[in-house]
Amino acid sequence: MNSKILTLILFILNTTFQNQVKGQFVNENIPLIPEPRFIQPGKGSFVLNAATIINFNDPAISEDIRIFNDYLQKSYGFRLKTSRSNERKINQLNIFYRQELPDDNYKLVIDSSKIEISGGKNAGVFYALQSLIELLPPGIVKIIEIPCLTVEDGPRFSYRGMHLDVARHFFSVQSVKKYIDHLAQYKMNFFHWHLTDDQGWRIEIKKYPKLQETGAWRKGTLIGHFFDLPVKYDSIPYSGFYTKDEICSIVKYASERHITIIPEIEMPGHAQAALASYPEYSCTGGPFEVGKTWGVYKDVFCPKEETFVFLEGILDEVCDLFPGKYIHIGGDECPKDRWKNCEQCRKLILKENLIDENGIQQYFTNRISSYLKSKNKIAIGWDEILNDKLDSNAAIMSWKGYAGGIEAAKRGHDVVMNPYTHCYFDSYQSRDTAGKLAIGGYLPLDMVYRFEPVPEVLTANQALHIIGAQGNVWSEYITNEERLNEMVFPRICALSEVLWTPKEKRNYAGFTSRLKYHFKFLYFNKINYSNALFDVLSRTSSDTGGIINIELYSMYTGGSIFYTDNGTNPNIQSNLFNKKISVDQSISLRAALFENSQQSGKVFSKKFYVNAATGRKVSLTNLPHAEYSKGGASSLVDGYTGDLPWLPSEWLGFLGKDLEATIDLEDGRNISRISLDVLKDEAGKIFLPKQVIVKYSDDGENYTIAASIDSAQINKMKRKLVLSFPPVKTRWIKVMAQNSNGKDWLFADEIMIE
Ligand code: TNX
Repeated sequence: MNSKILTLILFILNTTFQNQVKGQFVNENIPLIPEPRFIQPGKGSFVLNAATIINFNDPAISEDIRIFNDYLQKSYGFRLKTSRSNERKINQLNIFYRQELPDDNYKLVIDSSKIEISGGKNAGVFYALQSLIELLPPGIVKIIEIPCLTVEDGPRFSYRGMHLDVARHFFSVQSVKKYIDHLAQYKMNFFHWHLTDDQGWRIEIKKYPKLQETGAWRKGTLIGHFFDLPVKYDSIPYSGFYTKDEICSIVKYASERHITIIPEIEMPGHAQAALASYPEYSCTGGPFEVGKTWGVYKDVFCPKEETFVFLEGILDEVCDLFPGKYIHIGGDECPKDRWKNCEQCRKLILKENLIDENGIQQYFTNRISSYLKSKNKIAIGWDEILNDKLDSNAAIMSWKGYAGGIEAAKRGHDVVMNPYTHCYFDSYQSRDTAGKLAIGGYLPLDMVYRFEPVPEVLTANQALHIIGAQGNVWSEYITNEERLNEMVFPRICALSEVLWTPKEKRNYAGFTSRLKYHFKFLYFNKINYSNALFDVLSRTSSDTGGIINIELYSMYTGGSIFYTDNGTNPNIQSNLFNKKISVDQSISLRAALFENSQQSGKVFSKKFYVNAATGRKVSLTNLPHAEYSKGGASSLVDGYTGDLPWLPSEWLGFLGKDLEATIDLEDGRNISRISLDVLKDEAGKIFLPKQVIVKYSDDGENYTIAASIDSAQINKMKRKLVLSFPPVKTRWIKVMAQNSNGKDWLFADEIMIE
């Protein structure tokens, strides 16, 4: 071999090796998440070792330094010594408070002779150290080299949060602290702690001890999914609550990391655990059991005087434990059934001149929110607390979508955006759900990244009320820390960028390449995460009858996709996907994403169907709902069968209406079998059709019935409804599926004709 080539190969191997060993990376792709406001790569690196000294100028910085040293200790086995002075020192890590910087802003300058951090008083220095941590090599190394650079940084929003439901499943003090570490890593500053719900009361209240003695226990838990029939429960007692001391230690832990905790005490609904402990505060008097199943319970707090004494007693203790200004009072999903049939409620309606039981929630919210105001706290609650008389300082968390938040901002309330469409990390993030239980829905990483908390309809002044956003993590189907992390990561990374990085700097491709490197950091820190970024996904289109174009893509913006159509797993010698695969027959594909000859993620496998209906003209008698018609009528014959978790773009949704699709086969064909894909998802009020009828015609005007199926047959077939009939030669086909009840959803996808 030519010696020049040999030297080159050795050079490449050596650099790759060094890059891996020392954890270096290419400078233009500095893997900070969230992406800073300004970043300028430098040349060379600073070498940090056990002899490096931290030089700082203010005693208040010691806490931030301790946390940084804890990370070094855990990851590399040493701590740095400290010294105090106002002067920059060579070979040291210099950390200074700077009055002129806003509280949470910082500047980080790394050159080969020193590191200098200047931070605003409060979180600025801490955030600089979080950035520094992400720049350390994610592996066991001999030399810690940190690339030279300059960062100038500060947040876009003042509220950057994550929520955690510890009522449905309990998370230990240690797990909660780790969760707080994650928030801190991504420069978030609010932790919304959902402490009470139907299935468990998780905070010690001295005045009402039965809340933890009874309310923290349930006799069993739902097995599988809420919609699996028949419903099954285990009989394993499930419990957990935080003592006051534990709460204080978590509050302190969070505050050291510049995070404020917002405790949530749910009222007037989601109160079954409280009522199981104190049934006297319900309308009926009980008895009740702490909830074993998920969903919404009808027994809620009764708005009588004793209930307010009870709740105020609880809130007194809660306010003493949590120093932050916000107290979350829930307010979501409160059925009014019990209030409707309650003597005391009727009296209250008359006395307070309320419209009816619906006015009670408003009365309830406003009374509690003024109580909190009298204690110098601010009530924050879900969309449902918004009402005409709500005190203007109360804040809203908009979960049902954007509408609640928009309305609240227009009325002058501060708003935290967390629409379920973009912020619910309890939904799936991969199309591949095999073996994984989640509440349902699909929220992929790119959709979180593209989330914009400030709706365009707001004026500049109204928009100031959108103080930020948060990710919500409901724990019905999240039973332990490992699964929690798999649901949260890497969506939290995307959300942190939405909340921190200036809008104009947000760049999805840049994010995914930084994230790919950042996965090493997660792995190094033993944080479980979803690999769905590297999944291969697919879609189809058709411009000619009988032919479909298949497109393979991925949420990751780098790499190449290789595929096979012979049932074997792909490798880099397989077909390279390029633009589209056009087929005139059904085809089964396997595909995977490769980068630098390495497979990233798992193998995708799907069958695409070509039949007499594929790519033909379809007309619909009733229009599908605007939200669920994104694929248009042609999605019924695009060769692509809708997957689960279902996507609006793959299914047509008819609200209260029937599906009536007419397909023109363009010439006379012999056919004897027609299938229609339908969806059932009770959570979304999507039901199977009552009846399906297939008709055919030679002239497009006079139709003859070919076959029909009824409810009983449909219930047996479930997803794919098949109608067979004696062969006919015909041109026009009508497929009619009758909505289950004329008011809920009917979802339809692929129609196949053979
Ligand atoms: C609705 S979001 C709820 C929760 C559930 C969640 C599941 C909200 C304010 N209420 O009680 O856990 O959906 O996604």
